[in-house]
Amino acid sequence: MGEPYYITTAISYPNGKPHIGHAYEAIAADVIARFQKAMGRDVRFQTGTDEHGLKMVQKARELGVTPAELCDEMSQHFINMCAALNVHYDNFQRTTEPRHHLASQELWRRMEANGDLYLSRYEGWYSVRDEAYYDESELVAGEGAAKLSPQGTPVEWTVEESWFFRLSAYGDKLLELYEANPDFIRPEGRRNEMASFVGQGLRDLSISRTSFDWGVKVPGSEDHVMYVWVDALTNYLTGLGWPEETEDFSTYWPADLHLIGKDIVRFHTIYWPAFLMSAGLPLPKQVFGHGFLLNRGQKESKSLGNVTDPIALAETFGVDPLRYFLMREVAFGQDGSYSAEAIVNRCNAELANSYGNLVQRTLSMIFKNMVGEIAKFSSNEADESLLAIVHAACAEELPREFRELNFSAGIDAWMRAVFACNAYVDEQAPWTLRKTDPERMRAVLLCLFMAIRDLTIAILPVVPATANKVLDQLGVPLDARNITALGDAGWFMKRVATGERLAQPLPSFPRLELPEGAAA
Ligand code: ME8
Repeated sequence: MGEPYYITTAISYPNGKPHIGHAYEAIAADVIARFQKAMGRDVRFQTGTDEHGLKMVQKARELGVTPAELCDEMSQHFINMCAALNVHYDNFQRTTEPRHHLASQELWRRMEANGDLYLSRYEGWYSVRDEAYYDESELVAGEGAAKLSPQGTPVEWTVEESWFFRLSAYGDKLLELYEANPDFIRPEGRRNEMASFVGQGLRDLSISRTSFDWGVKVPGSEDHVMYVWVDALTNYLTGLGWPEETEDFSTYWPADLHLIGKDIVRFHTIYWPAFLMSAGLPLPKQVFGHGFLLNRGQKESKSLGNVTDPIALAETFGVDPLRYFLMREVAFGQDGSYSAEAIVNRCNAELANSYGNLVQRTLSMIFKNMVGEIAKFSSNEADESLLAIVHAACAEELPREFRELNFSAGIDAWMRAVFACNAYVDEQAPWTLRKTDPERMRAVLLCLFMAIRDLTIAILPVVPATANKVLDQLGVPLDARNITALGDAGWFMKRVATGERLAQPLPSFPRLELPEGAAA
C-alpha cells in the first residue's frame, strides 16, 4: 500500500435534492481520489449529508414530515447522485448516525476539558439559510429596512442561553498556522481573506441552541443541542471511527484535503482548526475552497426557475462528457459558468473530434489493415519524438498540474499531446503508406497505439468509464491502468507477448447534439 491520502467533500444539507454545485464538488473530489490512486497513494474518500440544524427542522415542517423522515428520504438522493456520476467514495457519512453523535460529544468533552467552553447568553444575528451567526458590522442592507447576511440571506435577532467556544483565544494560533503552512488554505486569495478576518480579532462563538432539539445533545446539558457546524465538522473524524483508536484513524488522520466551496471556507479554516487545537488533535493539511458554478452566469434558484438536476444533465450528455466539461472548462478555484452549448462545444471539439477520433481511426486501421495484430516494430525519429511528447504530457505535466488541483491546465497539457498525435497521423498518412510501404504503416499505427495507451491512462480519473472501455479494447490489464505504470518501458513487449489481436473498435466519444430548445 502506498502513502495514505484522505480526501473529504463538504457534507451537503439534504433539505432538497442535489444541485449542480453538489455534483461539481463530488466529481472534483472523485477525480482527485482516482488521480491519487493512479499515483500509487492509498486513498480514502469520504462524503455525506449534514442532517441537523434549524434549516432541516424548518424544511421538514414545511413539508409536513419529521426531520428524520426528511433526512432519510433526501440523503438517498445524494447517494443516488454519486452512483449516477460514477463517484466512488469509501464512506458516506450521515450525521444522524449514532456513532456520529458519540464522536461529536467526545470532541465537545475534550474542548470543555481544555477550558474552552462556557455557558452564557447569546444575543445576535442568525441566518438560518447559512446556519451562521453574523456580527452587526458584517450585515448588508436589503430591501426597505431589512438586514441581510454578507451572503445576502435573511438574518433574525436571536436571544437565548448558549454554550460558547473561546474562539477569541485562537486568533494568534490561527495566524501562526497560516503563516507556517502557506498551503493550508487555497487558493491564495481565500487565505488572504481569512488571515485578514482573523487579524481583525475573533469573537467567541455560540455553539449550542435551546430553541429546538434536532441535533446532537450537549453532554451534561441535555436541553441544549450543538450548533450544527460543531457536529457537521466532526463528520471528518467520525468516518474514520474516532474516538475509537481505529486503524483507519491512525492511518488517514490528519486529512490531506478538505474540498469545499468558497462560502464555507471560514468554518473550515477558522472554527475547525480551533476546535481541533482545543481538543488536542492534529490539523488537516489543506482546505481548498472551489468556486461556484453558475447557470449561464446566473446563480440557480427556485424563483428564477433555472435549477438543474445534475442527474438529468448526465443523462442528456453522458456522465464522462459532463465530468470532463466540469474539470476542463473552469479554472479550479474560480467561479465558472455552464450551459448546454458550452458542454456540447467543449466535448465535441476535444473528446469527440480530437481524442475520440484519434482512437477510432487508429484502432480501425489496425483492425482493418493489420488484422488487429500488435507486434514489434522499428521506430524512427518522428515516432520517438511523438512518444516523448505524449509521455511528458501524461506522466509529468498532467500529474504535476493535477497534484496542485489545476485540472484545466493539466487537461490542456493532455490535449496538446492529443493534437500532436493527430498532426502526426496527418503527416505520416498511414492510408497512403498502406500501398507504398506497409511496414512503415505498421510502425506508424503501433506508435499511435502506444500513444493512445498513455493518453487514456492519464485521463482515466476524469472520464473513468470511457477510458476503461478504451483500455479494454487495447488489452491493457486492470492493474496496469495507473499513471505510475506509464514508466514501465517493457509494457509494449508484454502486450505483444499476449498475442491478443485487436477487435473491431467501438466508438468512445460520439459527437453530442444540442438538445432541442436548449439554446433558447
Ligand atoms: O454548506 N457551485 O452544505 P450545502 C459550487 N452542510 N459549489 C456549490 C454551489 C455552487 N453553485 N452551491 C453550493 C453546506 N456548493 C454544509 C457543509 S461541511 C462540514 C458542512 C457547495 O449543501 C458548497 O460550497 O449548502 C459546499 O461545499 C457544498 O456544495 C455543500 O453545500
